[in-house]
Amino acid sequence: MKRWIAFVCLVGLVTGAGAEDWLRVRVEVPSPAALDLLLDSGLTTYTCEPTLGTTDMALSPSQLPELDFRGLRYKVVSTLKNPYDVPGEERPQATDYRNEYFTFSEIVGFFDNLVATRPKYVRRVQIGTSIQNRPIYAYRFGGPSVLNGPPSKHYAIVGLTHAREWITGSVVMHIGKMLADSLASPSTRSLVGQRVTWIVPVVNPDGYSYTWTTNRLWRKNRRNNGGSTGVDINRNYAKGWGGQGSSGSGSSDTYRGTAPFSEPETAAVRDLVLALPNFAGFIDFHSYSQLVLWPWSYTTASPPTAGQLQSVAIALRNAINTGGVVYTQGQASTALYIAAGTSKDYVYDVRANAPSFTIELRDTGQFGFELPPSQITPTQNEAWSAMLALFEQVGS
Ligand code: 0X9
Ligand code: ZN
Repeated sequence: MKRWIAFVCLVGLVTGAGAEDWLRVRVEVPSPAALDLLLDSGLTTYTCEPTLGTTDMALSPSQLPELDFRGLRYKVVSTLKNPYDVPGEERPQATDYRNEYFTFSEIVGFFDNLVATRPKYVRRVQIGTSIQNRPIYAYRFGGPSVLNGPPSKHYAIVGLTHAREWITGSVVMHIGKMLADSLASPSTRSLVGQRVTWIVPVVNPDGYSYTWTTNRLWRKNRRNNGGSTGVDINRNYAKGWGGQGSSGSGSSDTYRGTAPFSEPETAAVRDLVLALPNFAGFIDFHSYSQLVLWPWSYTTASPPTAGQLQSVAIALRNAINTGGVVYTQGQASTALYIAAGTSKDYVYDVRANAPSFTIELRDTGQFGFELPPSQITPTQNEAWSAMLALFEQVGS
């Protein structure tokens, strides 16, 4: 491969930077080989779209030579907070889920409190255990009447697959709260109707804890790969596993693992989705990019029900956009990039083409994964609008 001379644009930057500052570095990616070189480097990605063209990375100044060494051209576009400068999980307990990010145990406490206050409508089931022995919980939201009534439609909603995408934990908490409140009040019960919604608030508890204790920008789980750490849970599902947009290298942020469902987190979501009767819809929340994405991810070929997926996605997007912030929709592989082994492809495939989406929440890159707490409430409202639109589209 042609070796470029690194071009560093540090003008006016280094002067203002503190000793602890990290750098947002835009790397030129002219070829698939260069993209592999970059992703397999084990350096931290700082973008939702590691694609040909340019890709942003989060690097300490001391890591810049690693790009030089690989012959990758780049420029520094801004400084970043040192991702190793983390709050720790022992900070004073958060109380306001509308305006503060919650740790793993706070999120569990929040959902357990919904179970305690609305026992008729909310139930908890442990669907798996992480590598570091943390529980993976799913919470069931539905009226008790559904036990005797007509077969209800079942939905699954998951958050915090990617550890650093903190806003996804906030939105699933809000959806849970709104579902519980809606079910418990006769005036709003019709919003939810006979439906049963299962929420897995934290698919990746080990990775999420690690973003609080050690590295704010960690994405994967904490699997010991022998010399590297972590499997990308959203490359570990069976559909298209091993294909384009996933890596066989343990150090990559998109490492697919040794086999489909090699990871307990992925297997837990699979088992839940396979167990639900009358499966009617799936949303996997991610950030960032403000996109409603539908299958396929693993191929640019059209899915069998493309027309239906697109019209549901348009309804979700329209519902979100009434709040004023603009999301767009599209088939994941063409609107974003090809990614093999993702959740929504698997769920769509295995559950008879049930509408399945990845929703990439705010923002479009200004703050990225570190969305300011002031944007938690409006983003939660957007997600709840999308949820209601999905219910409406699928029908009761
Ligand atoms: O790459 C992913 O897993 C998702 N983006 S993220 O930045 N949150 O990691 C997107 C998955 C959706 N599918 C495709 N982009 N093909
Ligand atoms: Zn993600």
